[in-house]
Amino acid sequence: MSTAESSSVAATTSAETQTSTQSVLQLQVASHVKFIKELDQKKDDLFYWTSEHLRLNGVYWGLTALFLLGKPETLDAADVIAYVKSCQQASGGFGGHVGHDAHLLCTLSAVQVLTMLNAVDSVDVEAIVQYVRQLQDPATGAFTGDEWGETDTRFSFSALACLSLLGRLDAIDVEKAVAYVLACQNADGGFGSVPGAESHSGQIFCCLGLLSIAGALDRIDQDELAWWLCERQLPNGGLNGRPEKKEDVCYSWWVLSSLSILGKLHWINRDKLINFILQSQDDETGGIADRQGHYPDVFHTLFGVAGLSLLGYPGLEAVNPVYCMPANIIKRLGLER
Ligand code: GRG
Repeated sequence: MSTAESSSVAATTSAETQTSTQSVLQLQVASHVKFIKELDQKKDDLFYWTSEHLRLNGVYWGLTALFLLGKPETLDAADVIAYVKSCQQASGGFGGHVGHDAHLLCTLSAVQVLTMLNAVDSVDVEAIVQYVRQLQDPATGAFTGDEWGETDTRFSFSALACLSLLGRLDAIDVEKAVAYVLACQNADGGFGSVPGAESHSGQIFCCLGLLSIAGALDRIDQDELAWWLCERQLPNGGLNGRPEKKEDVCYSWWVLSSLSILGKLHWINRDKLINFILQSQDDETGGIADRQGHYPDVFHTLFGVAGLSLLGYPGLEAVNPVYCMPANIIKRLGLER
């Protein structure tokens, strides 16, 4: 799609960050919408089948991106709701696809999609609540992702986000969940997946999100953590997930949303990051990749678009930094902090 055909709005980047070949990069809204719409038709593609376990997460990533791009009606809502419902297991939790075992990560995606489509009442909410509740360890406050016992702060976040969206935080021990997350904080200010694990911005998003939902952000040293986060920006404008690692568009979400929760978005260079994300778009197929020149996918498309939304890129719907869902929906539920 040519620049002229694009329905997108131009982002004016600073002279310092513009490449010699492209004076003004634009978000290719129409081609990203087309990319997401056609994802379910790529049945000749091996990746379509090898990623089956991520199908429900993929619906969440694609639908959220469409909401932020202002095109939520691109997917048929009734079809999406029917698909999500078909992934619910007898345990109350949701699997990654029809017939797959239930997992907290998929259950959160299901609840997010149903919330965005105003269809939570169409499933057995109490069964979801009980599924999430029994995954909390009463001794430590930690959550396992499923019946097999792996513990990770990703699962703690997923549990609280899920129950918060359902208005049922009363079903778990929130204070114990907070205590567990605080035990995962490191001397550098960051958080890891379990106590003692290396700080990683993906886990930081999860821990900050949980603390925000629990109203417990005042229990950490926010400035120290914000320093660690803003040091993730590399000279090319992109963000990495931890020291000495490469930049990746998805950290435009994990790092930026964390800075946004801390009220420190201005601690990174906005123009350089916008330029990095826009350069990672695929001009031919639509979609956004982890970095320039790589193949695009729906995961990086969402987190690129959501990062641009946090940065106030013109024409995009506002995103909530805790739930990674449209801000107006979170506001309507009374969950905005
Ligand atoms: C609702 C947005 C949302 C999330 C739900 C699943 C989840 C909760 C959060 C995931 C947080 C996380 C751990 C993100 C990081 C994902 C990622 C790109 C990991 C790659 O790790 P490495 O070690 O990459 O392969 P680096 O960049 O460190 O080399």
